[in-house]
Amino acid sequence: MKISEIDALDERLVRIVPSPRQVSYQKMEFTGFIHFTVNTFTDREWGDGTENENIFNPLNLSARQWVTSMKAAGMRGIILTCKHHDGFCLWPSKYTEHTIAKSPYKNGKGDIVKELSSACADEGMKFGIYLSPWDRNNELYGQGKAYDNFFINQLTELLTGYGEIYTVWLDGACGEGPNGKKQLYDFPRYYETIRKYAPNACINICGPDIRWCGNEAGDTRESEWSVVPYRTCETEYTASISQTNEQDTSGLRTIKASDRDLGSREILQNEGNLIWYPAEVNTSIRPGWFYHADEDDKVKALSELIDIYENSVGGNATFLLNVPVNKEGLFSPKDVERLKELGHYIKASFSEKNNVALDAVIEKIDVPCQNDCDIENILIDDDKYYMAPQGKREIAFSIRWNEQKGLKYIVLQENILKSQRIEQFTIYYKKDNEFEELCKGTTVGYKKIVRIENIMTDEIKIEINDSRVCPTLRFVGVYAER
Ligand code: FUL
Repeated sequence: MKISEIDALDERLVRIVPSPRQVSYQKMEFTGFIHFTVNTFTDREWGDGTENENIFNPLNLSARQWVTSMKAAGMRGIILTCKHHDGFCLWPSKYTEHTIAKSPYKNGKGDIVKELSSACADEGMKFGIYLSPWDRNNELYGQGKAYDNFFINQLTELLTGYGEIYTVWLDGACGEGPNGKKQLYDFPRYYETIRKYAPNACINICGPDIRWCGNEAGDTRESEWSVVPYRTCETEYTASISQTNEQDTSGLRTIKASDRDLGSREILQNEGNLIWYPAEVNTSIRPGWFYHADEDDKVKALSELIDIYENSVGGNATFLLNVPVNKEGLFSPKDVERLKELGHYIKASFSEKNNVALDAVIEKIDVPCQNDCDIENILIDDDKYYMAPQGKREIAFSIRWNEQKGLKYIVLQENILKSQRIEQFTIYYKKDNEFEELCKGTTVGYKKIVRIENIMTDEIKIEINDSRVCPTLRFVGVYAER
């Protein structure tokens, strides 16, 4: 690309910014997923919708235990599978018989959506819903509008009966119903209902607000961009309408959620409409989404969870970690323990107390600023930020102490209200009076966590080597080895 082309492209890219609901969501960083349904009692991952409601009988259920365990991990919201593909509802829905009301749980008087949403409210945790569009129990499934009406009715029950809902997680899985038919979901109508009753809620995955990262294993991208082709938010939708015989005649390259590059200049230069569509990494603490006794010894190791946390929350994405409820209605002891360990690790590593940048000085090497967006702003974790003048794509500054420090992490954050701009950065540390390269990176976005074990130094230098138009930095933290 010629310089003038890059200039014009960059101007276009930085005009794409998040909505307030996306900003609130991104700031939650780390949230919990809870999978629980008849599958928990049949030892399956996907129920087929023929399960007898009688089998659903958790005897020691405590939604409070789920919430306090997830809170201990540092999560800020919880999404519950109110209904999974089997169609069994964890609340007494008026629109189907296949619910908790026909189960022995609390003699048919139970409502687990209520129990969890109330426990969340008590503990200061946000509450979100997963409602599977694919319903393998309902006979209306595959009948077009009749099924959509049913789905909207259930959505409305959940959006109006359980307090504030921060997200609706719409799954992409779509198969045949009990009648052998597939349903063509009326997503625009679902979105309208969600916006009407929960205007602040994000619509994830098969929705326009939060993008699926493209895998369920906790894998992350090296360069995660939040500005991507508009078509990306239509991919799941397109996948779901692919059962009709419509051909894609646009002549454009197909985009998949798992593509390694969704937002580089090279990718975006040929795209028309663009969208702010940040990624979410979702995975389970165990191999399955639902509880299986034979996975009790397969709870992910603390080190693996820390890696995923660093690469998701610290890789410009949110992290949605699933913990299954067991037959008793509880998180199992190992899962509870792991959540606690993870929370301790995160809190201790990234606490203000551990941020040694707070006792450092900034040396301005090449950091001219726009208006009063001075570089000093980045040490304090508030709304003030640094911004370079228009067209100044590269900057450099150092952070210096008057004694040697043992460092473990460097955290960089852009001000995403001004879009995502940083393309490339390099960090150096001082060794024997010379700056030596510590690492190179690409995107920063909402947050970049750089792990740099075992470094002793009294100065680090941060260079932004390329940005779209000009970089912003909202925060830089440097965390000590503990
Ligand atoms: C998938 C579903 O099919 C899985 O069962 C699980 O709910 C996962 C989060 O999404 O599409």
